[in-house]
Amino acid sequence: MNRRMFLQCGSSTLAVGYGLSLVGCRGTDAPDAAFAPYPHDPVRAENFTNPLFIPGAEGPLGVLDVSDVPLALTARTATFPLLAGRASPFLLFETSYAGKTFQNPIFRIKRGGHFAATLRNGLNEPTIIHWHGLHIPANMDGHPTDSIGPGKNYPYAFTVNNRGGTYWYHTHAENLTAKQAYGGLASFFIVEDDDDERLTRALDLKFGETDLPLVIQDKRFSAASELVYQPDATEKLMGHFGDIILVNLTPNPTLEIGPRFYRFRCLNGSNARIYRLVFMRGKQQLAYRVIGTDGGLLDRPYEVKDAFLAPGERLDVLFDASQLRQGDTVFLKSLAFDSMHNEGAMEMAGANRTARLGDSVEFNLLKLVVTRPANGPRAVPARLSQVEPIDVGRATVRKVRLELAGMRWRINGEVYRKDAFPIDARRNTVEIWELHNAQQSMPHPMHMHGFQFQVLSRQNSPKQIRALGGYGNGRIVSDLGWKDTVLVWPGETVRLAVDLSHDFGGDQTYVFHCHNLEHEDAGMMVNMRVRA
Ligand SMILES: [Cu+2]
Repeated sequence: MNRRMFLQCGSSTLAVGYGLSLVGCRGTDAPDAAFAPYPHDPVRAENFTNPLFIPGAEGPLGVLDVSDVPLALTARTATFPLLAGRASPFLLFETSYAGKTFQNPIFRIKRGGHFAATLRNGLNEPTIIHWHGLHIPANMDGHPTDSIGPGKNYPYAFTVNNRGGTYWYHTHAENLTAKQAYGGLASFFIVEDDDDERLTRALDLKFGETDLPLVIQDKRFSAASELVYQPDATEKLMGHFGDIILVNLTPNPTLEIGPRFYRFRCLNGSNARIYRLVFMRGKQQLAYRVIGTDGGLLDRPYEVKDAFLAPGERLDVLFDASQLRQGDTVFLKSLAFDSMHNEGAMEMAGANRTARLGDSVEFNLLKLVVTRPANGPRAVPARLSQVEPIDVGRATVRKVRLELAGMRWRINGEVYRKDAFPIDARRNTVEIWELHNAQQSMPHPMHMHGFQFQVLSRQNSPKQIRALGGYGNGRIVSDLGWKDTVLVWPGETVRLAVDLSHDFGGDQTYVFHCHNLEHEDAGMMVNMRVRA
């Protein structure tokens, strides 16, 4: 299916500026003569020749065990060889420890461990770090108003009590999160616990070999192979999309594997793009098991054929390569889907550069080639962990409306104001949040700071989501377990159970926002105060 679409807008269409319309438009498929394959085009399988970057013991994405290791972490401008070894301006977190230097280190810590790091801002603009998914005091969380200016320091020290799982950290600079995260300021924060270790032993997994973090990001490059981030008005409204996909900062990556189980910890680190993950051998879609989501392992493995992954979300999957033979090739892909961007506003802005890779195109993320011998257990544990449901027996209901008005994405009619506290809750209470996305809207991945929540139900979901149901109350596999980010499609109502228990001293002010980073920076965010 060729997605380059033209739009027909009825006379009732309300023109809202930027040369595009947000209501009343219908997309029609039409061939686009301008479309042509381009270097690093992820649709073309033959482009996939670059070895996937594997995290090592130092350097970029180097793995750093951080329990009780006080670090100095500098956010700085640098260059990084992203495309064919050509240096691109890049932003990264850098630290040194035990004679080794790390860029965007993968922090790894045991549950209950203590983390301490001083952020030094070596950029020429404000910044701050958010520890995405961690349950920590608000002054450790990277609230945008805690952003520090160039040359300033911010001390972090907290105990990590989260369940084992794949968390991450990234800039949360006031009004600059999208640009800085796109520029490179993000990496993983891995928490290990007993359940995780049991799985690692059962499947004989090794981090960095058969247990691999995969950060998926879409980027755009200039002719000189330099990262480009210059969102126009349309992209500020819809989100910034790239046409070259990087996995672990590698374009068109390939990985040699053996016929055994692999754990892939997928993180969508893109600004705005949603992926629909499948493993395909030729035209055959291979089943895989989802074993974890944002807040760690699920109760058991869930076999699926495809799953959505929105910006900010993690999907921890087991891929059974023991069903493959030597020489087999499998692609991790993103399947085509309906992006539901106001039923076509995105496409109407077809002149914008994002049109090179739309959501209604199937494209490749990672090529897996079986070249190694078999060397792993064949049986997956039937149980992985315990997920105790939050008791919502006495919960109060909070309604949260997501909508566009006056050309701004809003939460309950508001855009972000640092002096307003639209979500004002009490500590040690349980709430049910009813997130309702307007019909004339686009998907919003909503992220809560400070707390993991549980998804109770999805209602009025679009067909492509209903088709993935089967987990009770309209939920899809990405909704299971503990979550900090949930994708809400146009027209949907998604109900969350939120337990606001904590043992931090005093009022805690976090934020709740859309993880489409352009939306966040444009104010699709509210303060969330949990009173002591
Ligand atoms: Cu949004």
